[in-house]
Amino acid sequence: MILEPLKKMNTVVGIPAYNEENTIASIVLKAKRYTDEVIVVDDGSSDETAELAEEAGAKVIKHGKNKGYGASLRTLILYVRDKKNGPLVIIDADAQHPVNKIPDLLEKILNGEADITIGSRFLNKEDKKDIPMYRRFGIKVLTWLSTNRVVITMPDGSVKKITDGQSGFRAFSRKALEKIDLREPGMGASAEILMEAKSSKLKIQEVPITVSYEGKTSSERPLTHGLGVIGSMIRYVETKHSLLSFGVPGLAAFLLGIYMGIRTVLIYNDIGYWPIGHVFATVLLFFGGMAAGMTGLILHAIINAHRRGYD
Ligand SMILES: Nc1nc2c(ncn2[C@@H]2O[C@H](COP(=O)(O)OP(=O)(O)OP(=O)(O)O)[C@@H](O)[C@H]2O)c(=O)[nH]1
Ligand SMILES: [Mg+2]
Repeated sequence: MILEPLKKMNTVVGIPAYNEENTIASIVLKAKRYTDEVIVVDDGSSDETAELAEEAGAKVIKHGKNKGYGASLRTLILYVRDKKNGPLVIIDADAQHPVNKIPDLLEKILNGEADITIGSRFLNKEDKKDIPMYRRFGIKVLTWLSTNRVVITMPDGSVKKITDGQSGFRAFSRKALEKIDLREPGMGASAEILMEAKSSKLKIQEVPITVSYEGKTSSERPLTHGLGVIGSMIRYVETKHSLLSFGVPGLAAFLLGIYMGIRTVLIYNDIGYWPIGHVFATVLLFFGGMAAGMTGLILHAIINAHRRGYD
């Protein structure tokens, strides 16, 4: 892809960064080969990330305190959406991603094949050989969990599985920027984006990339990172599908409670005293089900009111 047209297309490169003074300037300089608009969200770094990013030619948006990776992506998306710019490429600040693949990520966005492209470490065999074993395993598990029913739709209509649901190297079309509404402040945002894409029917494609793991330790330990992603998925299902996750099991428990209640009365008639286990199960199912059902209804109502802008 030719570079000059990319510059004219209002392409923005966005970099969420937290204490990355060793690498930020070179990422900004390399990104500027593809666009004039490079934005760094400095998330309350205590080092010279912001100063170096600015000196390298980036626009820096500063968070007063550390709000997290997802909160920084939200800041980026809102900023680009507001300016009516885009597409947006996001890339990590720690020099792990190959900046020269930016045109590859943009290509499918610009030709309309995709609304979101993901730089995947798992499309080519050679690309994954440098990823440490335990990380490969972690990424695979999280991808499997977070891409449940989220798929890549090929131009011919066939579908493929997403191979890298955790990659932070992605590009978004203007349409995707309009649709994606991030609520996850932490590392769970990568998974949340995929779930948002699914509910807004955005087209996803992957592009092969090699990621450098040389001398690399995660700033957030892999375990907390993983738990963060799982937590985000639970919260997402809770809020987006409140009726399904609370209401349906609640109603089922409630009905089971009524059935158990009838059985309990019949047994009482038979044996002349209350079967304590049955009584206990009836009360638990009846009231537990009612509470869960009400929670589902209330959550559903609050979320709908929020969507319609009543608050
Ligand atoms: N804005 C913001 N960015 C963060 C935060 N923590 C990490 N980042 C950035 O997010 C990107 C990815 O963070 P990493 O810690 O490298 O996460 P990772 O790439 O999944 O993990 P590794 O495989 O260990 O590199 C980098 O650009 C970091 O600077 C944070 O609290 N806020
Ligand atoms: Mg990294």
